[in-house]
Amino acid sequence: MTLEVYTGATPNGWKITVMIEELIEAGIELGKVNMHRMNLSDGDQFTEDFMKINPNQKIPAIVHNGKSIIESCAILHYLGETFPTKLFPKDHQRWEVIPWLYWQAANIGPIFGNKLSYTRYIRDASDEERRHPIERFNKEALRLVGVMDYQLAQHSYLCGDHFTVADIATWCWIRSYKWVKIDITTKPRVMDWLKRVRSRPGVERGISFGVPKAEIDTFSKDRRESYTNDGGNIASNSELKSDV
Ligand SMILES: N[C@@H](CCC(=O)N[C@@H](CS)C(=O)NCC(=O)O)C(=O)O
Repeated sequence: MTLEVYTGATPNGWKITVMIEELIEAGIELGKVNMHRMNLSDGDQFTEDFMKINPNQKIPAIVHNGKSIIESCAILHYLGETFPTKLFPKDHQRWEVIPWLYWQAANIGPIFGNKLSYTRYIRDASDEERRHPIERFNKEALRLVGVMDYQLAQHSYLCGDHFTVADIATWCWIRSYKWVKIDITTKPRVMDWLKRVRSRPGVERGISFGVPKAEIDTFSKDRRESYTNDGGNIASNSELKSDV
């Protein structure tokens, strides 16, 4: 059965391409995978066809066996359960991982995403208006990175000694700390974990989706400008169909 993947070159989007590459790396036969690269600045997320897959008008989404799954962490959970590997443990051990997957979805994603929007993208607010949300999201982001540091003092990965979907979800945001302007460098264990995860071949292939190899870790000036423009357009939400 074909796995249809709707994603793009963004932190939430890369979670899915990393997962697919990690499953392949673990020897899983995924069958046919169709990648649909979504152009967010062209508004691909707002089309009627895509809204049938994801009424929430965001990437990533997948369709597998005729079933749409939305929300990056639910997709990681689904793929983890459907294609069993150590990325998503079985039985009671799953409960070491599932809470941290929720933790990412409820904390790291929204806080880093909001910090990024106020720092780089939102244009229709003055510096003074942006000051308070920037401070608030920065402070909370640093607290969350402190929580990771605490976890990583006990084991090599977020939920234990194995790399799991919780690391995939969290790493795809934390790696963008420079772009988001959150100084995580005071947490050496988090910096080491960043490197440990980055050295995985599946991760390297996953984050190269939509980005030339030379720009995987450091965006060119043009790419930075295009992300800033696209992010600004998306942050204004001008096309959001709020009446759905
Ligand atoms: N909670 C969602 C967040 C998805 C999300 O915000 N995706 C962004 C890209 S990283 C998006 O599609 N933005 C387009 C828009 O807001 O118009 C998830 O984890 O899947």
